[in-house]
Amino acid sequence: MPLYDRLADTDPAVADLLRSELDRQQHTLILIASENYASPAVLAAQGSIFCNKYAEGYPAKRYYNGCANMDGVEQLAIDRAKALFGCEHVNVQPHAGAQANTAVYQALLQPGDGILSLKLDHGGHLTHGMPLNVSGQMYHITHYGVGRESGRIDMDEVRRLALEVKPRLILFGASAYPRWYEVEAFRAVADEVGALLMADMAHVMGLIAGGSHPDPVPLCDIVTFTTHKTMRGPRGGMILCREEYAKDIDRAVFPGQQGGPFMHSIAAKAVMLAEAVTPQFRAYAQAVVDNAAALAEVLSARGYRLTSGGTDNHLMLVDLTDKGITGRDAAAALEAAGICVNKNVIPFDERSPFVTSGIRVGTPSITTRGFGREECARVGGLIADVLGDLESEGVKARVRAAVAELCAAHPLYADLLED
Ligand code: DSN
Repeated sequence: MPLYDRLADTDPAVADLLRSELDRQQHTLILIASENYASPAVLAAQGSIFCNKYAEGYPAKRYYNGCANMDGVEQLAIDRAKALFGCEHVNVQPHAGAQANTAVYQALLQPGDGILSLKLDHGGHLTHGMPLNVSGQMYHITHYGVGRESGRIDMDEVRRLALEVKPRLILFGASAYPRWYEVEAFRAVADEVGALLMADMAHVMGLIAGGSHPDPVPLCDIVTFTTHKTMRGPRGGMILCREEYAKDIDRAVFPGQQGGPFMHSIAAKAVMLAEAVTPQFRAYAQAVVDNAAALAEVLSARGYRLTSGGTDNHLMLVDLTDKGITGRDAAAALEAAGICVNKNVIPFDERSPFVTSGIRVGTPSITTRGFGREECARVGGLIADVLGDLESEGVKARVRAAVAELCAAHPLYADLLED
């Protein structure tokens, strides 16, 4: 009996929601920059009996019996990650990016130590020092920002602040930054002030793996990332580090932050890593970047200001300030037209994070479903059409029809529930 039928028999309410979510993912344009479609192979590992096993510890050093297959699958993930990223040590257990980052701080910092990182409202992440997050409560946070005109990280400011506060850790990486990072300049500043250098590459790790983004691994002491964004794996996190930090990092993940590892997620991470070394994945990574450029070009040509003037990676931030509309209203209108983006503050935004003056638009998901530059240019036009008249039901209906046509031409998960 197929697994889905069993679910429907046992719990029709969850089964209905699952089918409805499948329909949404199949028939809308997902442009949330941090989301993606995991492959059926990744989903199979994630939804497997690996979830039944406790395996506290690490391969060959477990606290429970019966872990031979757990050792096998975790070692496979470790070996594959080391080979793909060329790192000295990897921890594949973090349940998410937040745990990965917090474990790094716990491993390498003392409470009160300094972290220099990008401001949250300039694109940074809450685990990089937001006051309500443990990072902001335990450590002394100093933030750098992006230039008001350039929209880019100002390395002179990073150096000035680093010399001033002498942080223990300098951190780069973001949730809403459309440009490459100046890794060599960050390394130079870290060396000048004797700081550790950490990259949180959650958003762009798939581009790095695919060779379409500069590789920070050789220059950083620590690299963290999530596995479900451009990496296209299961939800989860990973930490890459130099050998000298390996013991402390492992101890901080378990038992510092977590108990039993999610072995089903680790199995799915192993599958993800096997997929990421293929020529198809390299082509995917480049297509994500090319598609973002095509979409950005159309939005710019239609009069929408993009922060920093465009994008080097998989996402762009559209500044709606001069259009007199909010990110909240724009995202709601787009969703009604079948296009899913998220409202997002733009640097120097005067509106609150619940309202915002911008939207964040990303191409990882639509590229997975096979869109190329031409389709992405068309998507840019559809977005501009909706933003041009948020109230028009006629425009939304026309855009919904175009979205349906695009989705039908690039079907996805066609027989996922019919196994
Ligand atoms: N929530 C993620 C994002 O959308 O970028 C970051 O953790």
